Amino acid sequence: MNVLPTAPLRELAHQVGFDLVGFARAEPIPPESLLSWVAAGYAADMDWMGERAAERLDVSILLPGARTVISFANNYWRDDAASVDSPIARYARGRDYHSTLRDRMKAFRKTLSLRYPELGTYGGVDSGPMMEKVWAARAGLGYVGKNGCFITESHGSWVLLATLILDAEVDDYGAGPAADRCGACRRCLMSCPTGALVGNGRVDARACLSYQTIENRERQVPEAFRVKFDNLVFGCDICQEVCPLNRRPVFADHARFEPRAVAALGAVELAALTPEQYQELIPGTALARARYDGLRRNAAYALGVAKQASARGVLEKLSGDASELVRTAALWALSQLEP
Ligand code: B12
Ligand code: SF4
Ligand code: SF4
Repeated sequence: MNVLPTAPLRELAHQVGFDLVGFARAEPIPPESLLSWVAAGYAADMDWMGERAAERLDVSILLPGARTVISFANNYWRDDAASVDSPIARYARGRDYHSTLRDRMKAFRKTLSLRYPELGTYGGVDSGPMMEKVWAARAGLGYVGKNGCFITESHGSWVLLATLILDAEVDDYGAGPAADRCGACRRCLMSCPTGALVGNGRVDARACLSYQTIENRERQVPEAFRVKFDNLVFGCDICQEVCPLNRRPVFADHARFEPRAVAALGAVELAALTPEQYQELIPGTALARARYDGLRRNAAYALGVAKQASARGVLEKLSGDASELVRTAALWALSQLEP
């Protein structure tokens, strides 16, 4: 296979809708950061993080003969008035980003395979066993901040990543990770309500509200974390909102990132969602990962934390819900309301 020229690949990436693109050599990743993170228990019960560690650390297991990793990023920040107070993290307010970035990567690969029919590729968005922030750093798109998020010069950390492995070399690999711009700042560390940022850009998922609201969806959330569900029902953006490098966000002017109707709802409406409303509002968004009961559990906690007396009616109804998860959360929330 010939060495591929990067200039037309960059152009193609922009044509299919990516904001940023970069190229890295497909060299193995030093195992220390992933293995010590898993060994410390920071992966919580996300067993898949450790189970496929070999692939995460060496992309040639995923694609034999791998030579290049392309990292793509999409800005998603919006400030639409209807969703400004949403208890849903910004990345999840529009159409599910997995399908948006996958569709863009599919279009990229389609043209690539027409141009280079022999080329082997392997792609993923989030759920693939690849360390996407490491590849984005190696590809020169930015660096991992103390908040554990990947920060770019142009769009701050309000970007989502997609990753594509090629079994061919390219003609320009760029300069590698961008300089760390955190300096002496510690805002994210001071602002994280649960102390989940444990240093060097590492996140203890067990304490992270993003994990607790999204991944830990079948059990009650430990009380120490539940009491931090302050207008927070799905995901958490606190360590990004406080970051000075996010002060000049760019509006993501694309319908796919436009907040959907669900992003106009508050915790009361989310707690009261009927199965029919859930079916109408949630499929096709990233919120589906929390499932019906997980979402209502989170919303019940948020109402308890807000001590919102007007929520008593909906919480009383949920305290008789068919789901034990929801019933228990609602009873706890009721116990938090003023008498
Ligand atoms: C597991 C996971 C989580 C976990 C753990 C978070 C974490 N930071 O590890 C939980 C559930 C908590 C989570 C939460 C969120 N997540 Co998440 N998550 C992932 C996932 C699947 C794997 C991350 C991982 O490998 N972690 C293990 C640690 C050890 O690796 P790491 O995060 O890369 O960090 C180390 C290395 O980067 C290394 N390092 C740093 N620089 C360099 C440079 C080089 C050259 C090398 C070799 C290494 C290195 O140091 C870091 C610390 O050890 C990725 C998708 C993917 N497949 O990569 C999405 C991903 C990281 N998540 C994403 C998002 C959007 C989020 C949330 C913002 C969602 C939300 N609003 O609620 C939060 C942010 C929480 C936070 N402060 O990080 C985006 C990140 C976008 C961005 N700009 O950073 C990703 C990339 C998904 C995507 N495709 O867009 N997530
Ligand atoms: S996402 Fe929220 S809970 Fe997780 S590290 Fe950031 S501020 Fe802390
Ligand atoms: S808040 Fe400060 S320390 Fe945290 S990621 Fe942003 S610049 Fe770095």
